[in-house]
Amino acid sequence: LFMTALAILGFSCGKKQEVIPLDKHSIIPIPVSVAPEAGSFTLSSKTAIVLSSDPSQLEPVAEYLKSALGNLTGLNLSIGQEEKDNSIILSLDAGASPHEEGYSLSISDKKILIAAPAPEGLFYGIQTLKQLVPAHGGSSKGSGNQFLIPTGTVQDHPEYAYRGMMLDVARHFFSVEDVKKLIDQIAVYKINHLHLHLSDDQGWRIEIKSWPLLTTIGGANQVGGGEGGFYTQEDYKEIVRYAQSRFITIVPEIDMPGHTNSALNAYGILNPGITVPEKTAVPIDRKALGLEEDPKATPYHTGIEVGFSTFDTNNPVTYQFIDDVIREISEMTPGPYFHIGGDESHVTAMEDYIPFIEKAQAIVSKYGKKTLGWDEVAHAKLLPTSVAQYWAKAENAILAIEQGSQVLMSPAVKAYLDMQYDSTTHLGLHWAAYIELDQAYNWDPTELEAQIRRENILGVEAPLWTETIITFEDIEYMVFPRLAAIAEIAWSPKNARNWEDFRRRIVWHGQRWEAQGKNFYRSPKVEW
Ligand code: TNX
Repeated sequence: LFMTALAILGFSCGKKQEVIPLDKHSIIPIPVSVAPEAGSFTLSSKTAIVLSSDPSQLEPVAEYLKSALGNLTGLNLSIGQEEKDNSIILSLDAGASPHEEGYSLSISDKKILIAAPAPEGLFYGIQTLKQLVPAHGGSSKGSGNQFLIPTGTVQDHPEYAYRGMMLDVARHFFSVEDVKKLIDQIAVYKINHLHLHLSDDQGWRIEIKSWPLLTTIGGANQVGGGEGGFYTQEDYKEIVRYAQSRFITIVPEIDMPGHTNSALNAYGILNPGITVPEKTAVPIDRKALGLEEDPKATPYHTGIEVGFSTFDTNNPVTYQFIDDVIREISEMTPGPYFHIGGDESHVTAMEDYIPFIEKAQAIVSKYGKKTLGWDEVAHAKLLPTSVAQYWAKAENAILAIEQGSQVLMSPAVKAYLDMQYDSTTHLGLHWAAYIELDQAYNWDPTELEAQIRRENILGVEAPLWTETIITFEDIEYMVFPRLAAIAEIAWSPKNARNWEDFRRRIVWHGQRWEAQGKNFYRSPKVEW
């Protein structure tokens, strides 16, 4: 009884709970400014979540806050509209930050105020607050407890508007549930775009109603051979909806004109005459599916070689096909971007590649979207609204900039989450580099090339290619802790970033990940 009483009073083992001052905390990405004060707010079962403005806009974020704090602490907080002592107040307030996605978080002994001009800012303020709660959930959570949160203020906003991660669901397919779990994990680090690589040589992963064999045939395999899989349009809409609830925009990619063998598996009419590398080719039994033979259709490709496939860029049917695909996906995509791939089209002649990209770009515009493409697309004439994703060649990124386009920064040597950490990493590839945590952290998008300046940069994205990634635990191992490093590059001002300090802060995140059972990489660069 005595120990219980102490615990309720905020004491444990006879010692007052220590409150780590706000500026000694481990917030990632590090905020723009943090001003600590002496004191603490007591989070307990008495704490109420209060909506101070338009409840219809605030309720979803309030519910998110309630469930997040519940998971961490075991507390079941009420949500209401009446302010009392010991409240967490959510307020939409145009004056809270001059930045669209900004927020302010003010913590006093009596209340916590999260204010922002828009709901996304409140969501980011909530992410910061979650990182100040001295409990990690998992098996250690209890109820009836008190949790002390240090007082002070945080003023914060992102450096870049686009903070992204990419998941390749083509090489290996991942379920809707896995994608949702990933969305939850990356939202913590204020990532606001998830790019889904929905098609590649090994598999087509999105239902297209006007070309049904794309999924029944093209979706039924993957690297190494296997079932593959695909998202129905309902699945895709569910992913989009869930991502929106975490303020994450889904960016769909259909890679073309290369990386298209899975479409050629289904429809030989799109094939100009390419064949699949013999060693990894697996014939498709169309008869077993009740379908007629299609002599120009290709076998499955279960290997990881790239660059052998292309659409027939001289056949008008190809453009009817991509019009249908871009239309159907765009209609289900509220976000502004459609990614057309465009990388490694090694068997498409440049004189065919350029007009193909320009036509694809025009179709994307016709359906109200902006084109994103891997850096090679800069060989074509880009619209000013198109964005080139820098992964391999700075000269391509510069070509895009010279045309008035912005670039999305995903340099493979720094930002690729499929690169191995070191030579002992059992997953991943290493064609670009080994990327230890310090290498993922110690770079800045504005310092890679003199001609790629701050104003040319839309943001930063960390891609995870999945040739070697099979399970959700594999995803976690490659993504964490490196995504936290990339997220800080994308969100925090350059002058606030520091490796030694990041190295200290990430330890706390490791503790939380451990409590959550996350399979993260214990980098030897960190004293976990
Ligand atoms: C290159 S990055 C590719 C992908 C591979 C990746 C593996 C890019 C635009 N193309 O097809 O999956 O390397 O790291």
